[in-house]
Amino acid sequence: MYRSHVTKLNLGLLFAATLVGCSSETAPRVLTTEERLLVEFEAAYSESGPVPEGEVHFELRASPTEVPQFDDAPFAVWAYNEQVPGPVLRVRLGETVVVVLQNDLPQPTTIHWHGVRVPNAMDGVPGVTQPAVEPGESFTYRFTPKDAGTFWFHPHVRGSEQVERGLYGVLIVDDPEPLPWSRDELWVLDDWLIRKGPELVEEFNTRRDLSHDGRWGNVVTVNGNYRNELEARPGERLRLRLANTANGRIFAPDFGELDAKVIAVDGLYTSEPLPAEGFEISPGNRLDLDITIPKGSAGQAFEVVDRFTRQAFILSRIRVSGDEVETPTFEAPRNPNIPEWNEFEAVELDAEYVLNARAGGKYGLEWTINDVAWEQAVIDEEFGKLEAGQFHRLRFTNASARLHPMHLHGQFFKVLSRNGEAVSEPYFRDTVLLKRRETVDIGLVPLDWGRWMLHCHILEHAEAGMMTAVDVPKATSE
Ligand SMILES: [Cu+2]
Repeated sequence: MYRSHVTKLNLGLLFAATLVGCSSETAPRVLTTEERLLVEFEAAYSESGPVPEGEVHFELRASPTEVPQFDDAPFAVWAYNEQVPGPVLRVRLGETVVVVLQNDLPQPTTIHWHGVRVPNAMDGVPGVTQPAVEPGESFTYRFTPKDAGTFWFHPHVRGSEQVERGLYGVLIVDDPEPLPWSRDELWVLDDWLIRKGPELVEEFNTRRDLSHDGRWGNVVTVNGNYRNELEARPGERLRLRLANTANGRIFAPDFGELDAKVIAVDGLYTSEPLPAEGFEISPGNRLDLDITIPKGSAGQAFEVVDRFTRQAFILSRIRVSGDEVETPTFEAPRNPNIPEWNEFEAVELDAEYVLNARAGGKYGLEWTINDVAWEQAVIDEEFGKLEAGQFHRLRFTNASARLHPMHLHGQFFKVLSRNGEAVSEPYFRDTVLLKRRETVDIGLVPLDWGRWMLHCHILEHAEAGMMTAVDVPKATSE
């Protein structure tokens, strides 16, 4: 693992040496590939985050409750503050988030802050970063987000049951000076497996769920509505945030005639606005879009259609009415510092994770990473180590015929190749979808120390063992 000893901290020096050459006494040094990849990364995003400026306090009480759902019938769920989706937590970059979780569920729970670079102890993984919060008890989460963007939160205990029952919500971290969008809208995408009543089908982790791509519901909802509509006026410019909170379903939204540009993936801005065609949103993924409602479109409704499966369906409608408004003109946000990392092939793989299934385990079928199924006994084992401030290349090899959106806690990464072919994704991610038999290489520079989970975000696969961890040891200089 000790291939080079350059860290992000002395990159400035390295960079200066590259640009201006060296003093007369030392010969100019040629940078290694690892060093060049690090120089590319240097300004990609902040290592330390903003200076904390004040706290914003929230309370989240997790409890069984009923919400009006599916034509306003009472529907039994588990929810944060009796809402599904849970309340939107919104702060400005620099503000410290303080959340008191009160567990009034009949099971232990935790909250994981998906995509947020939190201190390890705030990551919400039972037995790894904290003890589970027992029924009747509470736990306080406190962290200062390092990135502005769209994030979400959910339990990391029995996720396939707790998330499916309705425990999830979105955390929005606003830029210090938000751009003047006409509207900032959020669509939380989910699906539910229900039967007449309506009531939730309460058999979780079934053989069928495990041997397929997790639990796919028979009703899709956007913000809890199965016939969602967004009202807009002609000329309005929307920032539309999408978050997939489903257990297993993948969405591929088609915006039809609307000019929709992706400006952020998994919270972070892309290098430039990208056409929305072809983006798939796996469980865990977020997508932020820049959409302008055409002038002269009053009276029209734009359908947003999901095309991931062969049975396309209307996800939501944007209904245009009212007087035309002036379209705000501003340059869409972008991150010009996304590294290309074209030279990644010259760097050895640090680890390969082979994803597969086998008979066994408490559900009769277990999902494995390198032939190990995660369970309590695995927690004390040694995990692969990644050095903070170093470039790493990891490989996922899907030896199965099922889908696996792989999620790494605490870090962002960039997809480098699929099936050995280099790909150019001008953005970072925290979750990447592997299709059947696919191999994906990712590159990353870990910045935060701790034990970080690496798992499939199809929650039934994770529940049946498809989880591991990586260790980022604390640098000795810290
Ligand atoms: Cu999976």
